Amino acid sequence: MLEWDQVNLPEPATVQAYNLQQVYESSLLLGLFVLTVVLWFLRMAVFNKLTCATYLECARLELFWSITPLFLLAMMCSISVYVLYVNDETNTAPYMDVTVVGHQWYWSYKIGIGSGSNCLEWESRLVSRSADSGIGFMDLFTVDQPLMIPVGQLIRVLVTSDDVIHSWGAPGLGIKLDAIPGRLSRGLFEVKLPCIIYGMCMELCGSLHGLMPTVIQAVPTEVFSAWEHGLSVSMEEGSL
Ligand SMILES: [Cu+2]
Repeated sequence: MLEWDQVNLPEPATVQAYNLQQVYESSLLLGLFVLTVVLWFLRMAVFNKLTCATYLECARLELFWSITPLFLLAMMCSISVYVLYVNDETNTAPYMDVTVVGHQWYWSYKIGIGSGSNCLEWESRLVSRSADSGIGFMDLFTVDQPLMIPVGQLIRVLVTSDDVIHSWGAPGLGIKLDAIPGRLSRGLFEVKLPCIIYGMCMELCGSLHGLMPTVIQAVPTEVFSAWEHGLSVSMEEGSL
């Protein structure tokens, strides 16, 4: 069902999505300010029955309406350029690299396990509704194995494709990266709280394009480390 909070952007799950929301909201506020000023002067022009002498060739007023938009544009520009920079650059090394590969029509993920060269690769495929599905089952947003990531850590994703162009990301993540065959797209994000983030392929990639959701499960770092440790032990024992 549609709710009023869906009019706005979804609640940001990552620092980067939060920054983007700040850009959106500050631009919206500046836009509202401009609208108010313009409507105020429009009202004066329409309802004023006398011609005001000071509005004809008033150098101070002309200076005001030239400088103010310039100032507002500089404000908008500085906020967005700053966010573009901090969302994409970092001085700290990412905690983890995830390689995301798009396929017709599912995603596969690859992460390094432990300190060695062991890698875990898995496919994340859609699960359809069945007779056993619970009451809260989310159609088109349920996958067999989501992408597991730790909370509060910087994650770097490297996105590419195996066949046609797909696009990986989620509105809550604040990123959308094109998966292009033969190329790597790079993105950074840091999830703030444990949650499940839902997204979808965002580039029309064929007949089952609507059936390849991107589901990201963010868990506390301890839970993630325990999961990763369990995997590395079973890899060493050769059972995986
Ligand atoms: Cu697609």
